[in-house]
Amino acid sequence: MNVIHSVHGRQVLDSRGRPTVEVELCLQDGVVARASVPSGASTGTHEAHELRDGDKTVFNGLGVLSAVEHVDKEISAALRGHDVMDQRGCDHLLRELDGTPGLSRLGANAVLGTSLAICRASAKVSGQPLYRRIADLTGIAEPVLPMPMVNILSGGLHAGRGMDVQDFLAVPIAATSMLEAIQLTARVRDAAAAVCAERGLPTLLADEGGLSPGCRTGRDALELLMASIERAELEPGVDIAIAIDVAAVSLYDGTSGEYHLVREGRRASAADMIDIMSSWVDDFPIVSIEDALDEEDWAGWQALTARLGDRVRLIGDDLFTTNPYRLSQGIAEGCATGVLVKVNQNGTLTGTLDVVSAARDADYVCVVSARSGETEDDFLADLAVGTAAGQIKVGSVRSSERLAKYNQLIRIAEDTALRFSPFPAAALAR
Ligand code: 2PG
Ligand code: MG
Repeated sequence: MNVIHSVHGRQVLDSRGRPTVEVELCLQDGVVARASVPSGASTGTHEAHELRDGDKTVFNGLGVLSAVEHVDKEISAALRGHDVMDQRGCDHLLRELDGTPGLSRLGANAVLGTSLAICRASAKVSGQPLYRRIADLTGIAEPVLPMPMVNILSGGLHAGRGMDVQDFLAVPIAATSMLEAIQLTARVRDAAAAVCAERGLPTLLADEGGLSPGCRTGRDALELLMASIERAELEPGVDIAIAIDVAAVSLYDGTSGEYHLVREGRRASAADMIDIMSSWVDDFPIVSIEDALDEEDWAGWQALTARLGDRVRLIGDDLFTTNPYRLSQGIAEGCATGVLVKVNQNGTLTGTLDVVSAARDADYVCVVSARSGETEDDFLADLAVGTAAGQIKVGSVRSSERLAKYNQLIRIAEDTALRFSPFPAAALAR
């Protein structure tokens, strides 16, 4: 039996220079594995709890030394002697030890870092690449290389609210391999920078390595993205399709029940938002829209799904928060057609894999996603492949915390037994 000897936490920094938890796990036979935890800016209310120290004099209250202490003491003591191959048992033990639904006592950051390190250690022990170990845990016979959705233009909380909509992404639908997919989107990213420079727009990087040209309306941003695709000598809708993350929670004004499009100087009702999305889908080669409405507007999501669900993928991020109960409510009520999968929203690897399985059983699309605050940890690349999710969203092809994931996908793609996930023709036929 490959038994856990000790678990050690440390505070490291993420891509925004904010503290986050890194966990190092040692087995009795000397195997060591490490994992670190990402952090969001546009967060959903129902995410697992990220434990922060709150001492304003240190890292503006964002320190994670209390979470680290939980790893070193309680978590390490509880896991000592446990079989590292028993991922489900370890994750269950961690949840029980915490004792709260949202992992608020020990901190989801402490728990998740440990959970991911357990998985890495078990892959090492079994002599498997991490994606194969994850596939075994998920019950996937054939892991699949994911179609990337690559951030090109950024707004919302990732870019000082320079644009109302958070993400405009390129989806390289013509690609037939991982490398080609990355190369095509890198071309669009370069072309977008050239177009912005020519128009006198800023070319500095937003939080996920995208550009933030500060377009006044979503339509202006879509037109800029179309111009960038064409500048790259690619054909919109044939080579490159478009995905959007509205991150509507950060636009929603709970008092008036309206969405405040500040940059555009306009307030919109849920029905207006659905009309706006619909007009964009009419006019641009959009294949996927995430978080078009607020996280609690189930009726709005139902109407949105009825209106656009057979034309584009409607992905719930803050709506579902990788939470099994919220996903099953969405499935029951016909809200969205896909789920964004973020490990730290859930809090354990097993919990995340269960959400992926539930989504798959209901024919919901899965998009494995990074956070806007990331580290150099490349776990997500293996997670996307091992769960055969089909899609991954880890930001732009800039900044090492993003490239760590793309580069790991390139390494994994050397396994010639793996198929690359095309974008299904049905999802493109509108
Ligand atoms: C999102 C993510 C990643 P954040 O909204 O999908 O782009 O952002 O990590 O800030 O929640
Ligand atoms: Mg989102």
